[in-house]
Amino acid sequence: MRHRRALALKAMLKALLRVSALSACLLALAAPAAADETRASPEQQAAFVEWLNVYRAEATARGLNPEWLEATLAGVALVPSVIGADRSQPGTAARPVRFPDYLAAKFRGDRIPYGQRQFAANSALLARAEAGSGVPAAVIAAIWGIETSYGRVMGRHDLPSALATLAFEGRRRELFTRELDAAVRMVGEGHATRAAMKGSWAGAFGQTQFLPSSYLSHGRDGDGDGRVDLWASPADVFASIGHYLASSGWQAGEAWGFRALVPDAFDRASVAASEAPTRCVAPLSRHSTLKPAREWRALGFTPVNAAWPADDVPMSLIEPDGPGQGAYLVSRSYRAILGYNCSNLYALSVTLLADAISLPQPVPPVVQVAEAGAQ
Ligand SMILES: [Ca+2]
Repeated sequence: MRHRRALALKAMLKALLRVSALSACLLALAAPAAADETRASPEQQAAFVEWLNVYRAEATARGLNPEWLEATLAGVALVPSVIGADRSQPGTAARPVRFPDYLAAKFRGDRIPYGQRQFAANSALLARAEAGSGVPAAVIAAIWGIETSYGRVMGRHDLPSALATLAFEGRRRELFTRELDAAVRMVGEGHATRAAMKGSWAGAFGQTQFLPSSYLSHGRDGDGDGRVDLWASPADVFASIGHYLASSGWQAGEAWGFRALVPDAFDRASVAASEAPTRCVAPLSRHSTLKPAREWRALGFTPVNAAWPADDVPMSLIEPDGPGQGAYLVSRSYRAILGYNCSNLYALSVTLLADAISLPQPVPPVVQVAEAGAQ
C-alpha cells in the first residue's frame, strides 16, 4: 500500500516537472526581452567593441597613459543588466515614490538597531572624522548606513565594465566617460588593483559608494597609512564622507533641521523661493525660501521632538509628499547632503537615520511609522 502510494507520488512529481519544464520553455519563447537583459546580441557586442576602441583613442588624446588604459580595460565587457537597471530606476516622474514608503524600504531589517551598535562601536573614529570635517558623527554614520548598510553591501559588479556599459549606452555618456577616465587613473596611479575594482551597477564603489572622480577629489586617508581605502578602512570611509559633505556646504555647528508642525491655514505661496535653483534643480525647487529660524517660529511652526537652532540659522520648508502630509524645516547643512545624492527623500532618510541611531530612545515617531509600514 505504502509502496503504491510512493509510486503514485513519483508519477505526480514527474508530471509536475514536465509541466514546469514546458512552462519554462513557453516563458522563454514568450519573453525574449527578459533574455536580452542578461545577454548582449552579437550586434550590441560589436558596437560596444567599436565604442571601446573610440574611447581608448579619445582618452589617450585627453592625456591618459595608454598603459593605464590597457590595464584598466583588460577584461571589460558589455553588461546588459546594467542598462536594464539604469532604465528602471524608481522615482521617475511617471512613478513618484511616497516618502513613508521610501523610508520604510531604507529602514527595513536591522538598519536602525545595527546602526546604533555600529555608531557606538566606531565612536572614536567617527569623532575624529567629525573633528576634521565639522560634520556630525551621526550624519557620517547615517550616510554609511544608507549607502552600504554600514559597509556590508558594496556591490560586486566589475567597475570598469559597469562604467563602460553606462558610457556606451549613452543616456549619461559624458558623466560616465569622465568616471571611466577616473577609474583608469585609480588603477594607473596605484590607488587600487584592477581586480579590486568592484562596485554597484551604477559605478559607485566602496563603503561610501563614491564614483571614481569623487574618490580622487574627496577621498581622505583617515588612518594615516598613506592610502585611501574606501573598501576596507572605516577611518578612511568616515574621513572621506566628512570631507565630501564639508565640501558640499555643510555648516559646522548648524544641525540639519527637524520635522515640524505647520500652523493651520498656512499660506505656502508667501514663502515660495524667489529664484530658481541652479543645481540639483528638481529637489531644490521643492524648498521654500530660506528664512531665519526666528521667523518660522514667529509664523507658528513647531519642532517635533527637537529644539530650535539659533535664531539666525536660515531654514527652508519642505513637504516631500505635498502640503499636509509631513513637513520639515531644513538648514543649509541639509542641502550639503543633496550634494551626495540629489534627492530630498534620500537626504531626509539620512537625517532621520542619523537621529535614530544617535539620539537616546525613543526613536523619532516618523521612523516608527516607516518601520510599521515595512512590516
Ligand atoms: Ca588609509
